[in-house]
Amino acid sequence: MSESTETIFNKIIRREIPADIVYEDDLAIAFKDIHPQAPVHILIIPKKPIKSLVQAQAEDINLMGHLLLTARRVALQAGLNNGYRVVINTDDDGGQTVNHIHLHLLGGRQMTWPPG
Ligand code: DGP
Repeated sequence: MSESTETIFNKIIRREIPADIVYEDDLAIAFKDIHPQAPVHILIIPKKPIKSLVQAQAEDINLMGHLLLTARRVALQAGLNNGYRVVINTDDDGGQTVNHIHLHLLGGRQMTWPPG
């Protein structure tokens, strides 16, 4: 994972590239993943450019909670009444490819375990 803080997700926040945005507030934005891995696949990100979970600090505790509750809100909005999965891929071994922390909300099909 590179160290750049300027990512495609910052461009989505600034509306410099298009995205299918499904929710936004002062702290967070949620949009459909460009390569969906499930019938519902939405990314929830903070507007603050934290690179990964490793870089989250104690001062981010409210923001991190807000992201999780935003995932819950978006899941309800998407009609995922039978459950869903929330994933945070973290750094290289976690399979993170965009250096801006994001929650994957996946639903609309039966998930399996373990993940790949
Ligand atoms: P991860 O591998 O956990 O870092 O997930 C990054 C996700 O971001 C991946 O599922 C594809 C998605 N993605 C990458 N570029 C774009 C983009 O330009 N637009 C949207 N909507 N999603 C993107």
